[in-house]
Amino acid sequence: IPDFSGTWEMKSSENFEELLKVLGVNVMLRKIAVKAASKPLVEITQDGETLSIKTSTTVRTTHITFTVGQEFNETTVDGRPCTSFPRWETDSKISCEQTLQKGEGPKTSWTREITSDSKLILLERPVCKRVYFVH
Ligand code: TDA
Repeated sequence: IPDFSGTWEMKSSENFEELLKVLGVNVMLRKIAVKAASKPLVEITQDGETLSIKTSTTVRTTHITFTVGQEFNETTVDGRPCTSFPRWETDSKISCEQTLQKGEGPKTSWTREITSDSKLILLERPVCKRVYFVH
């Protein structure tokens, strides 16, 4: 099992604003969100297959705890409640499908992976990729 634990700092981000656009977030909120999301602090603790991920920004802080293989509730990037199902996609990558609890919207999911050179890669599907290094 890979070790996701640590305090992580974002080093690069691709298409975060595109993602918000796809999700229907208006331009004013997008600008605020892009700025806030450029300096997130990600703190992960892990106990076996149970992960706790706290993501802090100036405008929103989220805290999720889940066990791989078990459904949990979270929110999509644009803040809509969803049911999530995390599973191992590879030895080092968790893939998590999201289903909106209400209404319609683009299909979203995320993956989180630890690379062999100890980076954390977050894909926010359909379009966003973010890379973090240990702080
Ligand atoms: O894990 O690095 C990550 C993602 C951080 C996301 C930060 C979100 C900032 C606020 C988004 C507000 C969306 C507007 C509706």
